[in-house]
Amino acid sequence: MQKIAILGSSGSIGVNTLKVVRHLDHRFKVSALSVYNNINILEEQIAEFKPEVVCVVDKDAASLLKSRLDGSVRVLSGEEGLVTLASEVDYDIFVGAVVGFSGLAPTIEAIKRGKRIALANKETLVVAGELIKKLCQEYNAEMIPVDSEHSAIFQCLIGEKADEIKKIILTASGGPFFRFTKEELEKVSVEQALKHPTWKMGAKITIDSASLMNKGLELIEARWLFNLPAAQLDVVVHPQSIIHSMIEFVDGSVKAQMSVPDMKLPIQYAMTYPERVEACFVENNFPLIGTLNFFQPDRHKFECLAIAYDALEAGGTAPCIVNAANEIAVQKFLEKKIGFTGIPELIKKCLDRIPNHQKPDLGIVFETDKKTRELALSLY
Ligand code: MN3
Repeated sequence: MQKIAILGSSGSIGVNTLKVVRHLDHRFKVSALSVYNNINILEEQIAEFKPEVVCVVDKDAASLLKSRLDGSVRVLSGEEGLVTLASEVDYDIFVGAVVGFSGLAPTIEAIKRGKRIALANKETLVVAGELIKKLCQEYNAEMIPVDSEHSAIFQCLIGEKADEIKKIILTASGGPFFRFTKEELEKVSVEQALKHPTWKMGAKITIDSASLMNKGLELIEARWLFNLPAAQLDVVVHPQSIIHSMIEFVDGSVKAQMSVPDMKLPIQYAMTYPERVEACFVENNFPLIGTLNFFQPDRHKFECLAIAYDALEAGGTAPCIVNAANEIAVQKFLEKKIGFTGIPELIKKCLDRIPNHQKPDLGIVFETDKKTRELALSLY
């Protein structure tokens, strides 16, 4: 039996991970779960999966949960609770599925224990990719991507040599505004932006998908996961989300990984790798799918993609600044304080004012994140 710790168990990745555990309950057992504040979902998950430890980041919600339980489960709280969970609980696989920068500190603890990291929290690699990769080597921790695009690349790389890759092509659904003009983009509402055409996900990543910032962050994630420079990383819009990404090799041959979109596939693969295990999550009916389309993404219209790409090329703490500014900008957009095109504007202002450290240590990464958030909150 392998033990699983899931950080972010009420989100879409967390819930899907538990569906995989339910399907493979003869091989996996849940030892720890965490949520931000959704204790109702957590309480149901505790009853079904019987973890030893849970963490509720919101402290009031944590106390309320404690008063509802009989004391057989240890309840941690706060961001520091996530770190305690990662560093103390017994687990073999760490599923990092919290949203945003807060995934970084607990993931570092799991790496230091040499665990398998099933990484869904792309921000960890976006803000500190070089440092995280070094830590993984130092502590012999295995990082398997859960993000569908990176899982696709990971799968396509099996049996191939890294120096024979010409380029990695990440696919993007294009989001709900792919065909909008720049003027139309300025007027989109929160409700419109929250409707994703192919994937059902949380609010933050759905907005990031609509702005193409998600794809920008994924380029940075790919840079570190696969150790390739910006020049070898490309994006193509593929509205059907059947091809999850592709590798073009030096001889012009292209390998793609495909399936009807379902996050349970990459999650299960990250848990059972190097094995493939039977699943009945999807039915790939190609005549029904019919057509696969590909388009060039418009980096002028979707400025967030250009901003992320530039940050990738600039290196240092530029991706960390972009990530922190974007988290605040998305929050402000969801609160209707700024418009949709206000998101890239706010990020650009932060990039202008926060210095880029070329060789940051973890302390500088945490400080840059904090300073950028303060600045982003103070603007407007
Ligand atoms: Mn993705």
